Amino acid sequence: MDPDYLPFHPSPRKPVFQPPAGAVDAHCHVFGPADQFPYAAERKYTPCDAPKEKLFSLRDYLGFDRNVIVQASCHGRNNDALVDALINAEGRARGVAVVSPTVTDDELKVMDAAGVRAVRFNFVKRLVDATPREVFLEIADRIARLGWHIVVYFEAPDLEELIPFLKQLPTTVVVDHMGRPDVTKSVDHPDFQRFVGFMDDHENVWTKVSCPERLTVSGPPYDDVIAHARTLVERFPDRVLWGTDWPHPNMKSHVPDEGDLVDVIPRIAVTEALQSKLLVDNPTRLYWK
Ligand code: 0GY
Repeated sequence: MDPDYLPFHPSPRKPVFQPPAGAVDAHCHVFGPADQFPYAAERKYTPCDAPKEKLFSLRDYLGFDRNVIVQASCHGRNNDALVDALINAEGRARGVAVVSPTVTDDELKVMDAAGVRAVRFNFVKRLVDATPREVFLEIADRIARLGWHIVVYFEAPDLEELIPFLKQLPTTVVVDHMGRPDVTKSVDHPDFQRFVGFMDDHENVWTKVSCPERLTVSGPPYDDVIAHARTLVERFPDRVLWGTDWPHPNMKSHVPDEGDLVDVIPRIAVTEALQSKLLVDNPTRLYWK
């Protein structure tokens, strides 16, 4: 099975920036291997295999200590590859699952024991078929009882319409990739300010200042994404997370070098105190409590 996007970088460069002790890559994936963990029939893309061993060696190479592994749409609602990675991570990984409304309490308990701490609700139309909001709300109530939280993925034009729904969620809500702003519009543009205002108004909302490789127009070293990410880090220092997004599914413009991605960190979190919050304190509070 051939992936329908670019492969991940075979030999990323060593970053100049050295993450602090205990640093967490809080957004990454494992895919397959397909012969062990087949991809979902309903998937919208076919990934390249990106097994746990490769993720763990990248973690060590980049100088990170831990991972938060996010179930991606190509594995649908079968979290077996994710759970397998978690139970083989020796306590150094936590997970974000995607579940169906028919998931049983026993299945949730097994995932919890493996290290799952959140579910992801995906609203990106090119990645998933729509799920009714009532279904998401039912799932939200069930996982809240386990002390889990909710990760949401949507694109900037959808925020306004989603706000009433997001307000109903009973847990911490983590927004993937800064809500996917159009970085050709400045941080002062009403679109980005809508996202900033949403975070201002809702203290349970966090965000990942991740994915410059997806948001950029100018390409590496991602100059055009710095202001947006830095604005969020400085305004919400206790509610931001960072991740590599390895192995970067659906990248078609360029193959990201994780060394370049890690070297974005000191440009968006410009003091050691901000770096510690972003990479250590915040993810530890949310995923290792
Ligand atoms: C990401 C981004 C993407 C894919 C998925 O679940 C997924 O398949 O999240 C994307 O294509 O933008 O966070 O991995």
